[in-house]
Amino acid sequence: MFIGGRVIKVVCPYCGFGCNILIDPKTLKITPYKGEPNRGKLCPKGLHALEFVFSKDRLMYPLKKVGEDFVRISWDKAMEEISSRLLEIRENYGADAVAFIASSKVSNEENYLLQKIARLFGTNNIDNCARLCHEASVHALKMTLGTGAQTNPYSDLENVKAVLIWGYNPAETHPVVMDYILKAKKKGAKIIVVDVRETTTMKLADYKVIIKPGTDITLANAIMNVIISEGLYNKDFVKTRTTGFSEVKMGVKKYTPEYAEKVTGVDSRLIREVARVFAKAGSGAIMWGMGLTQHVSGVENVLAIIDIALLLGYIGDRGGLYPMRGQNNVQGAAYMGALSEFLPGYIPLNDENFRKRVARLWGVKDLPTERGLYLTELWDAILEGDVKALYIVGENPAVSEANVLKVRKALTKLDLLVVQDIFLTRTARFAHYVLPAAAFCEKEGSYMNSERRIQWSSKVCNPPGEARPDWVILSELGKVLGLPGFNYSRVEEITEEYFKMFPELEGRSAEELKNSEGIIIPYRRLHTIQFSTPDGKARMYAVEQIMPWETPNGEYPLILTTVRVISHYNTGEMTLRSPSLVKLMSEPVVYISREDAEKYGIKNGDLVKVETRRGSLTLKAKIANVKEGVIIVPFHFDANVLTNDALNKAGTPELKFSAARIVKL
Ligand SMILES: Nc1nc2c(c(=O)[nH]1)N[C@H]1C(S)=C(S)[C@@H](COP(=O)(O)OP(=O)(O)OC[C@H]3O[C@@H](n4cnc5c(=O)[nH]c(N)nc54)[C@H](O)[C@@H]3O)O[C@H]1N2
Ligand SMILES: Nc1nc2c(c(=O)[nH]1)N[C@H]1C(S)=C(S)[C@@H](COP(=O)(O)OP(=O)(O)OC[C@H]3O[C@@H](n4cnc5c(=O)[nH]c(N)nc54)[C@H](O)[C@@H]3O)O[C@H]1N2
Ligand code: SF4
Ligand SMILES: [Mo]
Repeated sequence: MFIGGRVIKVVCPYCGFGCNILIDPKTLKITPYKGEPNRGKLCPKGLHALEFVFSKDRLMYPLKKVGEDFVRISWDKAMEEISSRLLEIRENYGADAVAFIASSKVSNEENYLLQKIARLFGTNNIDNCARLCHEASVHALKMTLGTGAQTNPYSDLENVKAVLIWGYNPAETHPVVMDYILKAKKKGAKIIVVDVRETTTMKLADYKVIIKPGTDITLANAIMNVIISEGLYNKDFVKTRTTGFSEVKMGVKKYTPEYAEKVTGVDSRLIREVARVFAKAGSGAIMWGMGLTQHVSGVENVLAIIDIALLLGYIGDRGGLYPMRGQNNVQGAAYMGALSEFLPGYIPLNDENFRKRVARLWGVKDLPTERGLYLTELWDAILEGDVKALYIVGENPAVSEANVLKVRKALTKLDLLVVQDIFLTRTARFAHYVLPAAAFCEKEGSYMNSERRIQWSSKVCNPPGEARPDWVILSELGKVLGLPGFNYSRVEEITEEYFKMFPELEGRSAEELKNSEGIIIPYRRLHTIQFSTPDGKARMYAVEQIMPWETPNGEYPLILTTVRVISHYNTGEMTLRSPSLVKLMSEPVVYISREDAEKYGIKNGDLVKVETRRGSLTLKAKIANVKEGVIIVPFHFDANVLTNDALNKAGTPELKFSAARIVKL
């Protein structure tokens, strides 16, 4: 969309908050969009979002590995060779020997196409990085409320009387949402932050709750113990709109604040105070992030905090649940069906009516019904010889998965690895074929942010060399594989096709979306009258503390957790190619407590080796306000040589807890 006839509106390529940036196509100057959702604000990543686009490292031509090197080949030859290898592997080993990884970085249209290709090819082996991220929240929300997404729009945050921020550090990870929280605070809302360290977000907190890593269920249960025993819960809401209360009441009985203090390290008086303040506020939002989901107890962690909201009736216009989505289009990738257990719209594979309707739309009788492999299950499946070919779009598992040394080994075992990216990433270096994609501002399409707002992103400039938009590459792939229905000539044809998957979008045009301030689906505020469960009631679950997979011991006495910093983004492929961001942080560090620094004779700036059972990493030490016994590494610089790949029920690894040791070099 052209705004004022000159600047072009584009969705920020980084986080799931979903800011719009305005780009002047002549000067390439970036300014923030004044409307929803960013209201004239951008963080440093958004402000410098064009720097990686013009990096000299951009992929320009399709490449094929010959011996140890990559050689340039034509698009036609690349597509022909890739499709004949895929068909041959299907012929010899079946469709499930092929897996596809979709991308939370690319548009709805592109994710929709990739999952359509996978399913028409005959497999549900299609997944995206939601698996490493908020899939535990999706599972817990579906179990309790029936719908796996953020319940309320950002604007509701301004009107609540309390905000509980748990295992989530928006000041670094969704900086613009802080404005909404600040507005609430200015109107008198109490801000409570629960984390394992003093975070930047805590600058805004009325209550700073510093907890031992991995003990969140105990804290949540103790908060509920206080709320129930002091009669502070919303009896009417609990009675009319939920089931499972008596189970929860029994379940939290033993979790007194005094007991919880021993497990969590949080003062029992603070637990009581926080429980009372949050319960008496009358309305409240709960926002959470990776500190809860990236644990073997990920699903249960989220169930526990949803219970708090349900006990208090903080749903609808009295609050909301905010599992703040990570990547700019992770919510869209999920809604488009790029998940191995869901069809578009999070509809389960065994919903025969819907599945057959989608199949008919795609010109076939039926689609595969068995759940596909999770992204995080692929590596063992490759090492065991069950998966022979992998097609990756915009994902960098050689850096982003837990225990990456194992992943890198698996990547060498494939008969066929295709990587479609904008850079020759660490993962792409393992590939047999590398396909150059256009970056976000070199193509058009729609994206969905954390509040479920679908927004159109327009084209500013042409891609470099022979790079093509992902949707163009995927339309071609569908065609060369001989699949029906891939004759797209305009991206809007794909937009209007995916609209057919959703009752609230069916019949609307791409033009309508382009001329709107985005469309929130299914509607702005979920569950106001009833929940999306079969009986319309929310189901509460009692959950017991589940301890992390590894226990620190004499050999590995420390707890390692991995976090994000404002200036860098995930595997660093984009931000490490952005000079303005590199200036803000240029090298990897490990944060350690004053006590541990003293114990190990470490000074600020010393080089140390951090080791776990999986690998080791040399980092610069920085003394910080963290708990004794805990060390913290920003994950953007190869931290996953260290992390544990034990999975929770939703398939997310325990990226937030490893037993570790530290050696001064
Ligand atoms: N600048 C920047 N922004 C980003 C990203 C980025 O890489 N860089 N990535 C995007 C993506 S994909 C995502 S998913 C989001 C993630 O956004 P966040 O969830 O905010 O990100 P993290 O820093 O990984 O983890 C949040 C917090 O969990 C805490 N934590 C660790 N272990 C525990 C625990 O056991 N209990 C509790 N209560 N807390 C714990 C950490 O100290 C950390 O402060 O950010 C998005 N935005
Ligand atoms: N230790 C540790 N590990 C973690 C986490 C953690 O907290 N700690 N967090 C996890 C989480 S929440 C997530 S979401 C994952 C993220 O893991 P990844 O998704 O693997 O990480 P990104 O660096 O965001 O990778 C995105 C890729 O998309 C490419 N790309 C960008 N734009 C385009 C485009 O338009 N087209 C194409 N084809 N490619 C494009 C980029 O170059 C990059 O290679 O990491 C996970 N790993
Ligand atoms: S808050 Fe997120 S969406 Fe907004 S500018 Fe920063 S990275 Fe982009
Ligand atoms: Mo994420």
